[in-house]
Amino acid sequence: MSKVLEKISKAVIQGDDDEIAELTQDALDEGLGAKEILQGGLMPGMDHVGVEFKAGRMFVPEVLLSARTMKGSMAMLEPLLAEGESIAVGKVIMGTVEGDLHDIGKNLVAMMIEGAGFEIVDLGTDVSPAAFVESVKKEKPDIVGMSALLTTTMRNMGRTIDALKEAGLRDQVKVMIGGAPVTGDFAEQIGADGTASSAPAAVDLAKSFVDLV
Ligand code: B12
Repeated sequence: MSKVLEKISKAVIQGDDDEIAELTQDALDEGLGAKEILQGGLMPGMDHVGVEFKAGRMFVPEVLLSARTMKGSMAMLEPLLAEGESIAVGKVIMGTVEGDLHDIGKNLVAMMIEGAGFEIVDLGTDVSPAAFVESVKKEKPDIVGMSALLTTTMRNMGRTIDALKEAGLRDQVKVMIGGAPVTGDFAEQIGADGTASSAPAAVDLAKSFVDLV
């Protein structure tokens, strides 16, 4: 790995969002492309963060700092791309389902998935099946992520999948679901493609959907 990519990786791991702009500029000055910087510096750093978080050696505030550092670099790289080109490894729309206002877990998952190089469209909370369908039509994501924390709103995940089917869009996206009451059995029952109970596991699941692992 080139020295500057190594430094970028380290800045992501340390959540050093002061230094990341300068390092990204150094890498560009050395002639490295946006994709090289993403794949050779930012993503290896974020992968390391995921491993450390899973092992209990890093905690949520540090992970959020790392994600913010990564975002800072990506904001500099995006405008350099040709029109229509993207450095994102995939696009994910995320929302908490209808009737449900819990968003702490969803936001955490969204930030970590974004930190892993995905583009995130966050629909917020209390998102109706129709709003998910509209967003899939407009954004053409690879993945739809739904969160629910209430046993009463969990069924709206199934209703959203049914609405995607009715709109003829179900085969165009992978659907992942999560939230404290969600189980693997439930995911299977409603026809989701998978579930994960933590943010790093959600990152692994999203990556598996776009053939990154
Ligand atoms: C904070 C909180 C609130 C806050 C929410 C603030 C916010 N902005 O989110 C407020 C005060 C608003 C609230 C309101 C209510 N709450 Co509340 N709330 C909680 C609490 C204490 C913590 C939830 C949380 O944030 N956890 C931390 C995050 C990080 O964990 P997480 O959400 O599970 O997310 C992780 C995973 O599940 C997963 N994940 C999450 N989403 C996704 C999505 C995908 C795609 C994937 C792959 C993974 C994934 O990854 C995340 C990261 O690790 C829980 C109790 C608990 N311990 O869970 C009750 C709890 C969920 N609430 C409960 C209830 C009953 C309510 C109310 C109905 C209370 C009332 N009578 O008004 C209202 C409902 C409001 C509504 N319409 O939604 C009950 C639900 C009971 C049930 N079985 O249905 C709980 C379990 C409390 C209890 N023991 O009774 N609540």
